[in-house]
Amino acid sequence: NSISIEKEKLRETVRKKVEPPPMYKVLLNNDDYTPMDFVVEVLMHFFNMDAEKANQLMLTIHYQGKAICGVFTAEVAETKVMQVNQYARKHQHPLMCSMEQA
Ligand code: TYC
Repeated sequence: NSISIEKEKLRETVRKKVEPPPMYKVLLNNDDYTPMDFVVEVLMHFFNMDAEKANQLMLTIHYQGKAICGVFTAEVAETKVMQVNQYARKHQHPLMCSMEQA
């Protein structure tokens, strides 16, 4: 009957609400031109790392080609990517930030 159909719809709504949202890795790529200090500054400012953690991750990117800087919901990840790329362009560095589903 119509009551049990409504109950089933409600169960589905609740299931969707408690399902964790898809998460996205935000990555920085190495390049030959962006100064190391600038990358450290970006990691501290946009990814809330202390100086030691930022230095370590910058060197990981430098030697391994790329690294995950954080994992965020879609909206937060998109904002980080836009802000980092805009900031790098403003300072005329080729630093590349991107995202992919975790
Ligand atoms: N490879 C750069 C240099 O030698 C430093 C660098 C590190 C650039 C990390 C980008 O995401 C990066 N100056």
